[in-house]
Amino acid sequence: MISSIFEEGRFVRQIFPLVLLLAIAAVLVPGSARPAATAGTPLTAAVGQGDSFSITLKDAAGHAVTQLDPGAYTITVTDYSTLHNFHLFGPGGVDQTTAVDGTGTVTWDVTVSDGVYTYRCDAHPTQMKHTFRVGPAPPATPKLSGKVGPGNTISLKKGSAIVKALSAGTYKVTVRDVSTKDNFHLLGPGVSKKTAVRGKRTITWKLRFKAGKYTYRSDAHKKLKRTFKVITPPVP
Ligand SMILES: [Cu+2]
Repeated sequence: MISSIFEEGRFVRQIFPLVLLLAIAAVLVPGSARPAATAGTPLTAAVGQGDSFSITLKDAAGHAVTQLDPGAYTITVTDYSTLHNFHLFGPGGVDQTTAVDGTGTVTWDVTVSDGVYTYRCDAHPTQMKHTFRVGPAPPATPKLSGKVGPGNTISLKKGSAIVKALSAGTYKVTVRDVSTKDNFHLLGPGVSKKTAVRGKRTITWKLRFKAGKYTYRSDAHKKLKRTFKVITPPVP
């Protein structure tokens, strides 16, 4: 009985304060509770090593950064030169720079989102400039191929299929006019493009098709004519 009271007293006086202290410490030192929260994927930036006109941003494997996933990054930046600086800017208010006339190593915690980011030296903004994309690349512009001739033929194809209907949008249309008697004239909402009747040539047009009916024809022979329609796809 006496010994158990003694033990209880010892707990209150010596062990309980220690437990309390540890509990408080866990709350007050946030790094111990969530160590990963502020540590982004590491990247390494460098500018002007040996006063050279080089500016780089590399991933942990040493590859130049051309594309990143959105998220948090920790960039260790070494500015080697008093002739150059490292300036990173892009969407989401990201705008971090070292001083042109300074040198040294700094660490930036940066969160990037979809879009194009630029890093450059402000003293040599055209010579020392690179960009990288965050998020997926935009879809490639679809290609169409038009042809007039030889003989009385005219076509517009997507791959090997004659175009009958397209979704509205931007297309790269490469036309081969191999006839000196006909031309390739493409017209419709917002578009009127043609080659010369007498000449031969290959040309690529970047065209924006809107909903409606389009025609391609030879201006020299009215019967050499086809149409296709452009529709606006439903919004997903
Ligand atoms: Cu520079």
